[in-house]
Amino acid sequence: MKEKPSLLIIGNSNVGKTSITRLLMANPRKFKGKSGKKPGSTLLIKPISQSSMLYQIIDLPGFGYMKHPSHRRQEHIKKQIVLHIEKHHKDYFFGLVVINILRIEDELQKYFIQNKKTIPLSFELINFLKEFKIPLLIVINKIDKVSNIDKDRIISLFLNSAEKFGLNIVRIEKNNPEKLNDIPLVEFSALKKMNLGKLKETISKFLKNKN
Ligand SMILES: Nc1nc2c(ncn2[C@@H]2O[C@H](COP(=O)(O)OP(=O)(O)OP(=O)(O)O)[C@@H](O)[C@H]2O)c(=O)[nH]1
Ligand SMILES: [Mg+2]
Repeated sequence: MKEKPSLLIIGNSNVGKTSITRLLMANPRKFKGKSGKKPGSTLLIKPISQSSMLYQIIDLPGFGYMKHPSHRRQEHIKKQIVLHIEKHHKDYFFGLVVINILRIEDELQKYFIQNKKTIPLSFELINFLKEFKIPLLIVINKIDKVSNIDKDRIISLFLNSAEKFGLNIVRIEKNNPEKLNDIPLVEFSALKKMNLGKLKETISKFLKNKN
């Protein structure tokens, strides 16, 4: 049997990757993957699919953040992910870069605003995936945890900072005509299933383009 095209789900620990994976399953009840109370719930790189699905999902282990980080384990996970992408990038028709809205300001403060010599991990990750030509969607998750005002402020900060790193990220809600190099962004809540329809629609669009 020919393997299905793969959807990549990548991001820091505890941002909601497995929760999003579950929402994309044809039959979520039969999905055994763990969504975690503790960061670091997903440790194996294993494709997930169900028979009626047109693609398989690779829900990667999270990196970069754990409550009790073991440095060696972190480095091991990071290396595993890099090797995986280097080896399998051709299998991916699309990638979701999942980011927790509650962590954006801290990351940008620390690695951009206060220190111009570093690059925030989110942007580093996006650049890394772009090098392998995997089309991307930035999923800003856990939107339910912030007010509308905070949400707009944080996302604007994110977009403006990204621009300074040469990344042109555009909110898909705004329906901007997509330029070739634009990276779309969607506001999301796995908890409230907010924009789930839009997410599925976007994935289908890229799946069709691939065939
Ligand atoms: N409020 C809120 N909580 C969420 C949302 N998405 C996920 N969570 C919660 O965040 C925690 C982590 O979710 P996971 O889906 O396990 O995150 P993950 O990215 O797969 O984590 P790792 O496998 O550790 O990398 C769980 O307690 C989820 O219930 C969301 O949109 N809103
Ligand atoms: Mg997980």
